[in-house]
Amino acid sequence: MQELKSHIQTYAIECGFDLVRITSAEEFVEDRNAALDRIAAGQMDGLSWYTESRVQRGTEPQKLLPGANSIICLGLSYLPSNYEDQPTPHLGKVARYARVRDYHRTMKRRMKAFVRGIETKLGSTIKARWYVDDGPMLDRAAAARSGLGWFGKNTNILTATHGSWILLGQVITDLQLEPDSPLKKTCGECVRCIDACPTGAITAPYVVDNARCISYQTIENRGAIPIDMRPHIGDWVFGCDICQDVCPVNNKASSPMQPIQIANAIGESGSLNLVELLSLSEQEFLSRFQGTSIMRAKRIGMQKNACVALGNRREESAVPALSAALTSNESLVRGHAAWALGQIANPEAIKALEQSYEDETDQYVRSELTAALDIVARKKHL
Ligand code: B12
Ligand code: SF4
Ligand code: SF4
Repeated sequence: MQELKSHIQTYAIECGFDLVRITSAEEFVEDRNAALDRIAAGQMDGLSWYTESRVQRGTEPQKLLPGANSIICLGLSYLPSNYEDQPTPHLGKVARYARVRDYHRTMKRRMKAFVRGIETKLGSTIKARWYVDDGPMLDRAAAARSGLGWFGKNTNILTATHGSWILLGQVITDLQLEPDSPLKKTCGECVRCIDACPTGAITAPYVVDNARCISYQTIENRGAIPIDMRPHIGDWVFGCDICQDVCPVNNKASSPMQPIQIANAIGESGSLNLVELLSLSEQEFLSRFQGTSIMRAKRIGMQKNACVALGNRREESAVPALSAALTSNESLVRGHAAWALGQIANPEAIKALEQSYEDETDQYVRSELTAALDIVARKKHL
């Protein structure tokens, strides 16, 4: 058993993972209760697929793989070699994990090769199922119990070698492997992430309120971004790294051994030209972002986000593009463009808002236009 475990540990690294630990296939009782509490408190609101039954299934490995004995927890760093973010004037920011090509595909490909390699070594097939992010398992709960890392107060798994810049996956298997122990590390007195979160999404240590998180608003929210949240989103257009950027554990994080390829459409600095983003047709969007995590937000989502970021930047040079967005076929894009023009509020922006108010028939967009024109009126009286 020990020989097989050492082989697995070495082989996981060869297959392109940076971290590997093992936990048992026992139920995740405490994590299940924490997740169910989170749902009951409304802190997972907005994620309609994140249901109680999903949590139940995901915390009982036996339900996912009858006969499961062990869970091999894997971590892959996505820290770019150029760790320092460059200042990005006139551009919107993409969170680090999304600057590489879609990690689900890369990790699943590596996991498949990993499992096949174990079978070759054993000379027989094994029962195995593997998950990366999109499965029902609580990826962080498995990682914490295996000692791959420990829970930070921002709810991310922190690791001693790669900080929190790691993506998590698991192979559930019938192999009997000796489990590793959880780590004894904690955040101690530190609360930097809680203080730095611009939206107050970390409502208590180890608790993130989904709907207040910029990551949710810029990636998952299919409706309008709440108006009160928009100013706090700054220039993030996909995800948010603030609670990780401030984390001292990330100061000495190592880069990956076998990095996931950088997505050319985004680049290592994670800067997207917002005006260009606004003008993309569906076809242009697909051909540019296919194979990247950006696809998750869809074109409409990214154009909404681009409006919010441009509004926050008060970028007058973007007024023609935002005015053109007032004629988009998508009401959500028109609505967010109206908000952005209200933030900029120069004569050209006001003219576009007034014109649109005369022509617009959609009730939601009219409410955004009214709110934007109210802001303009208030600014005039200051
Ligand atoms: C839903 C989801 C989101 C939602 C909700 C976030 C959230 N906090 O749950 C949104 C869209 C906001 C999101 C954002 C992000 N996500 Co996300 N997300 C998920 C997903 C699909 C499920 C997470 C989940 O089950 N949440 C439910 C809650 C209950 O779980 P939890 O927050 O981890 O809470 C645990 C702790 O609070 C702990 N706990 C409770 N009390 C206490 C007390 C103590 C003392 C301790 C120690 C622990 C503890 O118990 C809870 C259950 O285990 C996972 C993939 C997966 N299948 O697991 C990825 C995942 C968590 N996300 C990931 C990433 C990378 C991100 C972002 C960094 C992306 C970005 N840059 O924008 C942000 C980080 C935001 C943040 N601070 O959490 C990674 C995290 C990797 C890591 N190192 O931890 C995951 C694991 C995907 C992956 N496979 O790599 N995400
Ligand atoms: S990802 Fe951003 S918004 Fe979400 S908890 Fe962290 S700092 Fe707050
Ligand atoms: S910033 Fe501090 S409190 Fe937050 S996760 Fe990092 S060490 Fe923990």
